[in-house]
Amino acid sequence: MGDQKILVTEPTLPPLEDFIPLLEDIWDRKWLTNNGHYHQELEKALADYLGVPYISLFSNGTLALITALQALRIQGEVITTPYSFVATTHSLCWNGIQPVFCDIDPKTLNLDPEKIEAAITPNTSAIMPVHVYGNPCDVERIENIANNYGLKVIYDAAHAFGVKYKGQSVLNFGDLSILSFHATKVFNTIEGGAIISPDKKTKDRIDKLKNFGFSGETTVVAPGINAKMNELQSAFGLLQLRDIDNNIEKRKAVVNHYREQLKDISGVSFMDDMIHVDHNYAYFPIFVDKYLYGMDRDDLYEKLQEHNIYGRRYFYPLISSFSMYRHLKSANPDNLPVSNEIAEKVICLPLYPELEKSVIDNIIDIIRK
Ligand code: T4K
Repeated sequence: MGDQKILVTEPTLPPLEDFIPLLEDIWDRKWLTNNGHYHQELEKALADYLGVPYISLFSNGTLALITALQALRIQGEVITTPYSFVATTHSLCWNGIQPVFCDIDPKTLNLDPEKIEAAITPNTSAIMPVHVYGNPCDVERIENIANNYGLKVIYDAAHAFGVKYKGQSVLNFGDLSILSFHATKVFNTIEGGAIISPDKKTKDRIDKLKNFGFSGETTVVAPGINAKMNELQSAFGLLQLRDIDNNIEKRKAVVNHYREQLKDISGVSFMDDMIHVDHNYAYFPIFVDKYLYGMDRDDLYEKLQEHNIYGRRYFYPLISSFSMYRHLKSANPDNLPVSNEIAEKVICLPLYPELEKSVIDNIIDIIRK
């Protein structure tokens, strides 16, 4: 494979020549941020593409999560998954909310609905599940539990851009969903994110919260934050949208090639497509069984690096094992056996639209040996 490093992902970029005229237009308009022309255009285009009622753009997914919790005035305890990127739980902390970790389902790697009810206390106000790797949570059972106990549901859908469940956007479930448009995501605006709202009133509140709480020129209605997306990134996002379907198709081909080649390697497993789901092929995690494979996950991870293949152990360590969370009662590994097991086995292999077949074949060869 030579000296070229193959990373877990490679950001998709629009053709530079297509960006220049948009930059010239922004230079002419002299309007750089604060709900500008391209910001409004991207919100419309995304709501249309995703099939969602209302969308508010953000400067990143983490601020979208923090603001979503503010918008619904969530307090007390929130039930969440330890098997995610650390921003999920951090967003609770930034709101003074106590995270309560609940274990994951061994098949979907999302919050296990069987275990949610046992984690509910009189202080529970919401559930924050994550559609990990873009695979939908059990949205129907989570909705039932939330309705029975009067809880809100905020989906961390950072990985779930464009994912559909039973023909409709998975972002339409729960009270709010957030997206990340970070450079490493299926759809990126360099940095960026969004909140999906079910109605105009909620979107208006969120739009105020991301703009310091301003309602008009002189009135401030809430202690909001600055989480606005600027015009350059919004214009960039419009260009990214042109090629998104094509890029998801290319990702699917990469994933299917991996699956085809890996299926007869003992001790290495992977996730299949789910029924009723249109996937976005955001990540390709494999799981290493050290006894069957004859080598543990970290040894394989290092072996791949020796060949310049830089997969990532998403999500290891678990959020619940970081120093600021491990003192929590719910962070005890006995409470999270599935999460702990999966975190020890996982490697996300390189996956991006332009990943060449010959490179995938080389990666498989290294794993096979
Ligand atoms: N919720 C969930 C479930 C999330 O996964 C995330 C973010 C969030 C919330 C928060 O959303 P944001 O606030 O980020 O919008 C990366 C991303 O930075 C992060 O967005 C993402 N999840 C997480 C899963 O992955 P790191 O710490 O792994 O990033 P880093 O810099 O190590 O890059 C990852 C790989 O991508 C490396 O191999 C390098 C490569 N890369 C990266 C960048 C930035 C490139 O090739 N080009 C680039 O421009 O977190």
